[in-house]
Amino acid sequence: MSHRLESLSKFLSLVLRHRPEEIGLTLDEHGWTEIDSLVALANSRGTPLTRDLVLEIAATSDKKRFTISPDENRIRANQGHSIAVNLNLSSQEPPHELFHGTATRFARSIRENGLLPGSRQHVHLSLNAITASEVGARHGKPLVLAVRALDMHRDGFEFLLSDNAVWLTSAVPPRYLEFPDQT
Ligand code: HQG
Repeated sequence: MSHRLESLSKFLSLVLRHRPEEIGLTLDEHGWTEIDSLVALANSRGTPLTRDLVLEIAATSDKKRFTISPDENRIRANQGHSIAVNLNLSSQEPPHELFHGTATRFARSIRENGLLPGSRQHVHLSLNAITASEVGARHGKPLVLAVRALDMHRDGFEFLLSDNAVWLTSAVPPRYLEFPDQT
């Protein structure tokens, strides 16, 4: 993805996950918004965007961050929201183990408090350790934790699977976490 598309993709993440009000946009309760409104508002606030660029970003996003509605009128972010939206995802049985990527500097706090969603709606978990390591590297020296997801599920914790294959849960208590040996 070109530098220009990448920076527009970050702009879309910002307004579709965190701060739609920044450009006067509104999302419905499920996180959807009209592409034409998004384009018009972005342009009126100094971000040159077109409908074709929105469709291209959604189609080429490495993590499939956005979904376009079948009629191509609306867009929403698939996960990562800090604002409360109901993504209408159904509860699913997770695999035995999932992974969470964080930074070593958070290890002590996570041992004590478990994984917390912070400013987001959910804790984000990956199916594989490599993806988790990349997520962790955004915050510092990566630390990959294994999560005993199926045990959690059996104990009544709900797991959702986003449309771009990120597993979401409300929080992970320390007892379900496995730290690598050297930490
Ligand atoms: C950490 C990206 C201290 C947590 C990725 C993480 C993901 C704690 C940070 C998505 C803690 C929050 C989300 C505790 C958790 N004490 N630190 N008790 N519990 N943390 O960015 O998971 O590229 O909000 O480990 O791919 O890093 O944006 O969450 O390091 O799917 O599409 O607090 O964002 O996707 O950081 O990333 P974040 P995340 P995109």
